[in-house]
Amino acid sequence: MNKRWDIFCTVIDNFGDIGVCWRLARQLASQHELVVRLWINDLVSFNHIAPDVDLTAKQQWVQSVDIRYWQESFINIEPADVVIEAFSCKLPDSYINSMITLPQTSVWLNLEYLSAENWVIGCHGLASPHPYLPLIKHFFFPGFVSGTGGLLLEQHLLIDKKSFNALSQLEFWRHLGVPERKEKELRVSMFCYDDAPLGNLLSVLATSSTPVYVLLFQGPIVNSAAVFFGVTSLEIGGVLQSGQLTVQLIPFLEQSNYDRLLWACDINFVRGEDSFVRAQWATRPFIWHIYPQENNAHQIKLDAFLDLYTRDMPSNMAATVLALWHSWNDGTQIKDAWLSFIAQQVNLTQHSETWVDQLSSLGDLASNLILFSQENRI
Ligand code: TRH
Repeated sequence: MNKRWDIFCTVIDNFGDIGVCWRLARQLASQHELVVRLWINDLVSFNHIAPDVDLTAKQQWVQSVDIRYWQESFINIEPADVVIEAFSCKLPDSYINSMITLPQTSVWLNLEYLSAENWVIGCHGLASPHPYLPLIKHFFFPGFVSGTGGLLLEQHLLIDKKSFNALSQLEFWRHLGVPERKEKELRVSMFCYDDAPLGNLLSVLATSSTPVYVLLFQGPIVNSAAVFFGVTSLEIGGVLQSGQLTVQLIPFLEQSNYDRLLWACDINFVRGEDSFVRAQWATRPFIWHIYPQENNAHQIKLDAFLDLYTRDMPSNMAATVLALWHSWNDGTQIKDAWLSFIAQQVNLTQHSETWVDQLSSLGDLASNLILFSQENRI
């Protein structure tokens, strides 16, 4: 029985690495009753999305997960039954050596980044024997289609989303310090990298025919909003207005509350990997700002997803999604693209529901990982 799990996570930048690992750790512990240790080298980033995490503790329990601060000087411990090396972070040598001393060797998995590219199916589950130790590492790829590891999806997420009704939303907004919606208001969440053409979009939103309320997350992109409004800085909680547009700067939310925010908004701008997936479960039209990679490798990744996501859409709707997503990622003029996109809001919302049905039929990543680890226990 693979009861004990170790997840190793190195934060490269931003919040996606720990965001994915934290979700996975919580799910394994709470839904599958596994004993999970999460080794993380950056408690400050972690604390942004999980405020209960104590910045000074070398070891702590949060939501049934045993969190260990992963320092260079790694104290030798008994390896777990299943070891997850997230996003090719390098396991401590002493830990690897200890894996072979166990009566039954650990199952060693490298959890990879998410991509909709076709090669993923061919690489999912591949074995990589260690060059000189009797150990095999397997590559586990998340994905959007059969033949991949699927996506992180908590057992109750879609039910919780359904029961997040108007009253719960009202309470949610109040708790966040965000006013109730005005009549016909479009509510938008905004989480993106600093090179997004935000100022460009804000000027289009200001001239909308109905009110638009943008919830902007703190980060370097805030400078673009400040420039648009002609102010030197924006405080958290601060509200600025221009024409039909209101922008409120909000702090980072605890991860589950971020999910609720996505459910409560009409349109979500997301980025990276984890918020991009959560926007899909939220079944609202969304725009993805992809994490930039060397040699424009991200363009291929973006188009691979767009190809899959728009495949069953009528051609004009697909063209609308392509146009806005490309403009948002290229930093080009987005006025017409936005107007066409918003005109398709109802159809896009419907499509996002069909899309979720399709995705959830693949099984969730945590359950797929458990099955895979059972099949690959030597
Ligand atoms: O922060 P990101 O850009 O993260 C990543 C990393 O840069 C990573 O190195 C890179 O490989 C990857 O992108 C592609 O975006 P992401 O993946 O959406 O992660 C953000 C996390 O923060 C996600 O788990 C959601 C969470 N979050 C909150 O918990 N509260 C919030 O208020 C917000 C805005 C996000």
